[in-house]
Amino acid sequence: MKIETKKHIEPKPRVQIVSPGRINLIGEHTDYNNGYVLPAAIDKCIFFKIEKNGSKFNCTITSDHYPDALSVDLRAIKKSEITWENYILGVLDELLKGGKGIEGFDCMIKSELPIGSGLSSSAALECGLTSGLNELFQLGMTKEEIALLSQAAEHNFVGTKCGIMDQFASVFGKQDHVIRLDCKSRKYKYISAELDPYAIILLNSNVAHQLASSEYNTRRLECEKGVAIIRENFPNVESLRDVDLDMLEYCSWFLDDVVFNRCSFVLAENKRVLAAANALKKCDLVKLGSLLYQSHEGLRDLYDVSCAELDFLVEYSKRYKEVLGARLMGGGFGGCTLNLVHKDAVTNYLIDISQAYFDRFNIELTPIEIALENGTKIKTSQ
Ligand code: GAF
Repeated sequence: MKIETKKHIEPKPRVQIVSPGRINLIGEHTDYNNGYVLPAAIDKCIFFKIEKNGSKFNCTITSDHYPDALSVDLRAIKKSEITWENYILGVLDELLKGGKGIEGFDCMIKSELPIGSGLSSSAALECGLTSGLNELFQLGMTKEEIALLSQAAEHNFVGTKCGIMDQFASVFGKQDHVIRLDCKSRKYKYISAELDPYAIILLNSNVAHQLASSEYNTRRLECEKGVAIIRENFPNVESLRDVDLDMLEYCSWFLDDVVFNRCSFVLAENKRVLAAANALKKCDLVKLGSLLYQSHEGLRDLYDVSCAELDFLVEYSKRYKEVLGARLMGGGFGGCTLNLVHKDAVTNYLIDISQAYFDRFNIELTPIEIALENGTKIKTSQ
């Protein structure tokens, strides 16, 4: 008689990740110039369930936003025509390049982060997957390494030469705090975001102009061009972080107007971040609000990354004394504005500005209320 031996089924470790989007209170286009930023992780997230599937090389990734699953052979990773797949493939490629021992896995992704709204669903996707695989395969990566690898994935597979802000905020966020991050040293401090009786309200313009990623890389190149010319006069300069207004003025002869404007925006925006961090510490919300408006003006006039829809929303907000400040948030060319609004005025403000926006552009405005939350959350079960 043949005795059936009961097959031993290995329990599959399963990892669940909650990977948040981010806001940025102030400090746009300063991160890749080694400057300062003031972002925070938020309560709008991407959720991952990841488990080993027993194969050596085969992975399947599904997302509720896309009908087709992505099948990957870890021995043959190449770029896809489909953008979201490149965020995933980029992470896998960076892990393998770095000699990290990953094997076959299955991953399910659900997202409540609107894509193209400037809440950095891309960083949440990259960091969530990296954190999940780090946990599943016990790769021993630190939070900072997770953020850096995710940024590299975006550079090398997606082609956006982004700074470190979004990935850093998604991983390092802290409930009710913003992060004052020095992108040069990557030293950071949490600052309590005591905004009462005001609230941060995001207004999603629901436009995402095509220019966004190409112009983003152009802005970065323009800043690098500026640095190269400034360095001819000041050899110790490595980035715009090392340049002050006098040095920039001194070099203005050699810089074309566009490059001069880009550089002067970055210098001023860095100062605004530090001033905003101080204003927040002192609960000087009027000062904070005026810095937000100034930031928008610079992004519009000097950095040239705004658009008619965002300018309209910011200008319209100025009609309200209950709105202390407003500005476009993120890379620009669409997405959200960030607004500092008195809680008592929020309802009327939203009704009014939504109607005005619709009348002007025939586009629905989507208000988004957010809370500042902890960064990546990880749960492991057998
Ligand atoms: C995008 C980028 F991903 C960030 O790194 C940052 O440069 C931002 O635009 C502009 O501040 O979100």
